[in-house]
Amino acid sequence: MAERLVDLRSDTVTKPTPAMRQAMYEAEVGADVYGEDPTVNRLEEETAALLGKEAGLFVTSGTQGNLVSILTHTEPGQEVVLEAESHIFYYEVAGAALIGGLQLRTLPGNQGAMNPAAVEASIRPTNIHYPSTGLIALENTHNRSGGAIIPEENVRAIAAIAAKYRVPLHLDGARLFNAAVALGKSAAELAAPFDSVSICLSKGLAAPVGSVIVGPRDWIERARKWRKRLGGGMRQAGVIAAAGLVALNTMVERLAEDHANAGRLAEGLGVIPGLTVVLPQTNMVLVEVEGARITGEELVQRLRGHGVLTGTIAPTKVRFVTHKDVTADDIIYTLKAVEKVMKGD
Ligand code: TLP
Repeated sequence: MAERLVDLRSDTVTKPTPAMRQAMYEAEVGADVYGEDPTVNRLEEETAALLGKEAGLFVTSGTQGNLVSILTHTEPGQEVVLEAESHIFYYEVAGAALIGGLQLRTLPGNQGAMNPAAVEASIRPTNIHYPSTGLIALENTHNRSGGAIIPEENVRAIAAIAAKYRVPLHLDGARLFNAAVALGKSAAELAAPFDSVSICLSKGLAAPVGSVIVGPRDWIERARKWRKRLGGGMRQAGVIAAAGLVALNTMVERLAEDHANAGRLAEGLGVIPGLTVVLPQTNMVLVEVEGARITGEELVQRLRGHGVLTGTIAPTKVRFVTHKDVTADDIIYTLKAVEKVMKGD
């Protein structure tokens, strides 16, 4: 038996706080499909206000938030421009293609950021042969780039192109609050260039379930219909929205702690022979084992033997994610475990 269990697979593994459980117990609820759940309504209003948008919609997950947003912005047969390593393209089970009838046009990124000139070149001119460009989507922070923050000037440049060609701009902001805290900016500032934003309550903010999408009021009303069509019309959902409100109101500032832990972890891992580590901007550490005498999967399996849970994102790349259930002591323990594994213990 390992001395302790440190779960660094994802910030989605966080357990709800006692305050969340209490709020869930006490939540005032109603029939949300009728628009009558006061707690859901409050969560939607507060999230929209925090992100500087007119209205919000509580959805079951980040995947559903992105899909509902994409479906609401587009028509079947259109093209969506997005980065090649984006979560929507990589990990959302081709929902946009299957359910939306959309073609996804991926562009290479630099730490998740697409080149604005390439985005402009990808916009389809009118031509009998071409689909029309229905949406541009960005992701901030960028998961597969290790929680990288998309530079604000890059977002502004792409937003200007989107406006020039009248193409809507969506943000997968599953971890937008991580970016906001790391930059010392408000989430509203970072959300301002986008027509719609999806944020997750169930990642670093530690709520058990749920995401919220925000945008213009009429757009949200159309999104509500898509959510219903996808089976996401919930009933007394105030029980889970209550935890989301606690997440939004009490769990944002503490993300700085996760960033500090990720920084300490990266520094420690960086001096272990055989590992290449990029210093993280937020709460994810990507470790490259290429050239070491171990594959990513072997590292993951051996760490598991020490009670440290991680995951690979490529054959030679292991991801460590910090979150509120990982302490500074857990980081020290993890570093010792990695050292042992890399020495062959
Ligand atoms: N990411 C999960 C896995 O799906 C990979 C993780 O462990 O990181 N956008 C981004 C940027 C995400 O990282 C995720 C989840 C989602 C959307 C989807 O959210 P859920 O899991 O709530 O559907």
